[in-house]
Amino acid sequence: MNNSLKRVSALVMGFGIGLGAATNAWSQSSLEEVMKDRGLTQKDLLAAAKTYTPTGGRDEYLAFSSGGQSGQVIVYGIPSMRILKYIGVFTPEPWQGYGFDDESKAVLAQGRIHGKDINFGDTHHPAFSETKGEYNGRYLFINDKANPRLAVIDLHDFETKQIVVNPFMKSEHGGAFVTPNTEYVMEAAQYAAPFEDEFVPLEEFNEKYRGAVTYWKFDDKKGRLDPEMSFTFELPPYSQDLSDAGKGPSMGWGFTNSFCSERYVGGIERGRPPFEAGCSQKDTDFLHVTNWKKAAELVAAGKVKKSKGSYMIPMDQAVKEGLLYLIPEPKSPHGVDVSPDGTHIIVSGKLDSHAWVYSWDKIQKAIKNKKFEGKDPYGIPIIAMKDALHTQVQVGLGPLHTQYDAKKCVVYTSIYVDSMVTKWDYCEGKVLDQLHIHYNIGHLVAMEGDSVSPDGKYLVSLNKLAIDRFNPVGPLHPQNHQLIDISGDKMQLLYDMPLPLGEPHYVVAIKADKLKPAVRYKSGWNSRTDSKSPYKTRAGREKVVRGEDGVVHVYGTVIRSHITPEIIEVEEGETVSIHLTNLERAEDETHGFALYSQNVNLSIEPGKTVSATFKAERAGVFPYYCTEFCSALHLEMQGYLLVKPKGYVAKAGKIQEGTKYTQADYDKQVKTNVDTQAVINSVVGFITSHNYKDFPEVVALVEDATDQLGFAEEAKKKSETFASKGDYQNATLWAGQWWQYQVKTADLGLRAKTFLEEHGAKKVK
Ligand code: CUK
Ligand code: CUA
Repeated sequence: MNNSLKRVSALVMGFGIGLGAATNAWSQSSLEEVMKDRGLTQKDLLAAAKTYTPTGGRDEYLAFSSGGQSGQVIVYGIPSMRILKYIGVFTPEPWQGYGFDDESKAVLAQGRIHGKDINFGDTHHPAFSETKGEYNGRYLFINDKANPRLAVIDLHDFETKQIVVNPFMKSEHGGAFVTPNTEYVMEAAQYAAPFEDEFVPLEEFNEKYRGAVTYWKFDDKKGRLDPEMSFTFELPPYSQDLSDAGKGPSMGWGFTNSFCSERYVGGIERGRPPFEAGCSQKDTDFLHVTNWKKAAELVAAGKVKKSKGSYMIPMDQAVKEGLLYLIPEPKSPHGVDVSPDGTHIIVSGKLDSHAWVYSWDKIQKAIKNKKFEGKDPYGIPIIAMKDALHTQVQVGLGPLHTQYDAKKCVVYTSIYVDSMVTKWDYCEGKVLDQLHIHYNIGHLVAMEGDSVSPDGKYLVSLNKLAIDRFNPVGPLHPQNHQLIDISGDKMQLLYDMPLPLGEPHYVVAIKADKLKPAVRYKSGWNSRTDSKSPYKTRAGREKVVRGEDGVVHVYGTVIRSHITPEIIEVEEGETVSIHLTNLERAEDETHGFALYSQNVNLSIEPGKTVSATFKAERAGVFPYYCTEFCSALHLEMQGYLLVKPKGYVAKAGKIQEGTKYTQADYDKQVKTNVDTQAVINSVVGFITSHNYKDFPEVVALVEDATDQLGFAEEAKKKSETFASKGDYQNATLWAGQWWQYQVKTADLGLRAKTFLEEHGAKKVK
């Protein structure tokens, strides 16, 4: 191989030399020696074997975790517990350009409240979209407790597409919970507040402060929530908590509990006993039962009035139409979880050691026979506990949430105070097993646990405290998600995963093969609106336009390894809007764009078009560059924004060349290029002699390679034209660019060739 070929090969083959040596070092120690050295037991090894995923391996399930106060969603694999992604939802996330490009800023702006930007969210409950009660892998919803909002994430690209603000609530908690065909997404209020956006004294708490549950209509075709068709039930100020949607026989109904039906208002600084004392006096609170199906019919029939632009069902109308009932539930309840078959509802009270199992059959009978024990102060009928309860089971101190197993009647309840998981049978009403966790568990999640057909297998315990589980990192500890094997009779603790991003509350887990995420966008795509961007720019069509809006629009492109344009000139005081389209088709070829001192930071995945608009307030020189190490010449992926002072007159002359080139330099470069072409031809020969068209990944690489080769051809022509005029300066530089395109072609070609070899491509005649 001659020198230039070696250069190409070294460049394009990447940097993976010397792995063989590492393999030898491993084989020097035996399993026994490693166990002894690290103090591992047979049980540890078994646990490791159940979670360890060799390089390149995939997980069976993907977990989508609330990111707590980070306002994000965390995606990790089960059983490996490897984090795969943070999805920016309510909070800007620089790496993804979320909250930095104009397109995603528009999504965050949907979540403004009274015109104010809110750059965090207290996310609690993620929920998958469902079809017939099964997760369909298309969308994820998540709520923000602090600023009553819901967000829609499209699992096609794992991006946030929509944020809606609840028009009535001032805080929420019981969202997101999805009805079996994603007809609606439930969101229930938490702390009661007036529906109006004005001051109402606490003395009017009972009359003017209200709870609520909103059923957000989901438009499946558009993949967006439809505020116009959503409706809200007015509820008493009982501090509503979690919700769940009915299914099977309870389809069409929703369940929402509450923890302060005492309607107590604290004021410890005024000498009043605090909220915690007043909200835990009664032995029971109320489970709210709402009929969304009938409510939707009333809305469709025009029988529900709108308030603040949204349908609002007042309590008296809900009572009159038979849409709303109350059932006593254990003191200070937390979780309410409907069984997969929709026949039972399990509620746990934080201050009761029992989990309470309600029978839908009994509840329905009481409603049908109008058998009530009375009414609450707002006239809502109360179904007597004995007319609704199936059984009570002593599960431990401080039960919170319940997950259903694949095995019939088997459930797992998180026990906060006792720091354990209790496995029990809700049909028979008996405890089966208990496992200590570390420490103070909140939610827990079983695989596809909220669907009509849970998978069981694994359980993740979301612990509130980590205390001594990890290397200390200061007073703020990571959270601890513990993986538990629930496939056998006895639960087995497998693994601790530290999560250092907010306090996640809930996780949902889906079979990985239900997700079909894209690897690239259609060319020129606005990923936030899911439509073609008006700023889509094709190769060779880059331009700078001073628009009628007075804005300097830069229509640019990025591709290995340059940003076009490389020089942008504007005048001080002008507003600049830079639109960049990533021309790559190859998988994982994302480019970034960072610009000095303008808070501009973009992520441009293959096919995407993103924009950054800012005012160039002051004259100066502003370098920009690509932030992703995308190619060997990544550092050279750079440019200058020149902001000229007003009325600046350019001095005569041109850019001074730093280095001068001669005919000898030109000839040398051309020789390299000719050799390189031979490498390309041999790779092309390999690809085209195989059934590469059967591999979409390779087809995309070949498309990109063909583009790059086309650019090489153009650069070649330019260099030859300059050479023919004896301008060896430009001829050499363009010959260099010709080679750059060849290297990228060869890089793509070799990646395609490797893929074909590794995936058993067949030779074709
Ligand atoms: S909540 Cu946090 S442990 Cu928001 Cu579902 Cu129970
Ligand atoms: Cu593109 Cu670095």
